[in-house]
Amino acid sequence: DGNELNDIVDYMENETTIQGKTDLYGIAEDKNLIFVSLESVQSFVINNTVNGEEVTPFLNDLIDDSYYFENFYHQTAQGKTSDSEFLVENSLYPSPRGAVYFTHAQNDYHSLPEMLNNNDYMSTVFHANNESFWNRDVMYENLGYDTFHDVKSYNVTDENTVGWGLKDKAFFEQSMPYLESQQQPFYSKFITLTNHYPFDLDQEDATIEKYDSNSRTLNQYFQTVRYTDEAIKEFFNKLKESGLYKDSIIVLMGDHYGISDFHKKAMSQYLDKEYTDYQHVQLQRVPFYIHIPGHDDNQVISKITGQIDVKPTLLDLLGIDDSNDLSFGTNMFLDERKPYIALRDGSFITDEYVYTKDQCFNRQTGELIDSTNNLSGKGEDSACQPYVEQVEKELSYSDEIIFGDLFRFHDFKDES
Ligand code: GP9
Ligand code: MN
Repeated sequence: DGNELNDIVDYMENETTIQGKTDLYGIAEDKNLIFVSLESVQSFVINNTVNGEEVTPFLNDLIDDSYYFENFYHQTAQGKTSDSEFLVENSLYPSPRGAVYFTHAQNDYHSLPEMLNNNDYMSTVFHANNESFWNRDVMYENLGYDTFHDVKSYNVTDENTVGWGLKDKAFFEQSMPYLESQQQPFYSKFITLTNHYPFDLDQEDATIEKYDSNSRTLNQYFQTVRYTDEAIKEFFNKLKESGLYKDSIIVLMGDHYGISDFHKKAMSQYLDKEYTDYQHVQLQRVPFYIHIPGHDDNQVISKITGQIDVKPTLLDLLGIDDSNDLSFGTNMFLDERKPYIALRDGSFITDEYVYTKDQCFNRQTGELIDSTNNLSGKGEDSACQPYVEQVEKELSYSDEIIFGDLFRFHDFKDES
């Protein structure tokens, strides 16, 4: 009967759906929202070099003209890209196993596209893969997207294909006519593909040298990341030429890691650091940019943030009231925020700590403070313990909502 939702609603209203508008509220009112999901781009490549060359020159420069969140974490699990989409659209956690895009595609959600559609937006997704990959065709319809340009919308040839499909540069180029013909304001999500494992690239598209380590994957990764960086640069130029740029805000986000801990040895060589469990968590940071054309007051923001926070943050910028929404995220621009970012496996990050696999680390130094195994057991608690319980509760509340399809019992009070 949905009674189980009451406690969760109370929890969200008190802990996560923090009321209060920021100074930036409505700064992008009625603007187009262009969201670019950067396949497998992790933060460690930003402002970094390989063989003495910048990996991401465009994204590095873009920091100066954007709000750039340097401690932003992906929170995905087995659903990979689809989990990152789910987090952004719903501000709920993905499933602990499997992909919620497959297992709960028929649930009632209160999604970002649905909320935008209620505010005179139309919403589209651009992604040059088969529409049924990750069950996107079914899920997107349920989430309220108006249009999905999948592989059928693109001219895919031998020359413009590598790895998983259409190369990113061709993808953006061929997307422009669709984008320009859309009614405004629009919300359009672009999902890139070239920087996908195993990071294959045609020789002619490689503009920097490979890295040299025992990992072919990592060696190639820098080249495909650079290719995607160049594709984004071209996309920005096309947006400017079309005139859409000044009427839009552009958000860029890495979807999840590209380099798994299978490549520990090579990563440790590249970073010149030991690959500890602490480092592993810190490597789950992905870039997050909010670029508002014509806006000067930009900053690098160091707060701990994550994909769960994107939805409330964007709604605030667009000036869309979300006081009736239910979400686990908090606006990234607010000072008063939930004190942790939870990863899907129960690891978490706070201002002071990084917790993973029963170990509590000092976030700044990476030193191990305590581990559950080493505590005496005489009532001695880990410094991380208070958060361990909160994180478990929050993740299980999210699971209850999804597994029980609990939003079907809730009236979000949207007009329609
Ligand atoms: C596939 C693309 C990549 O359409 O989104 O998926 P991933 O393997 O990263 O989840
Ligand atoms: Mn992906």
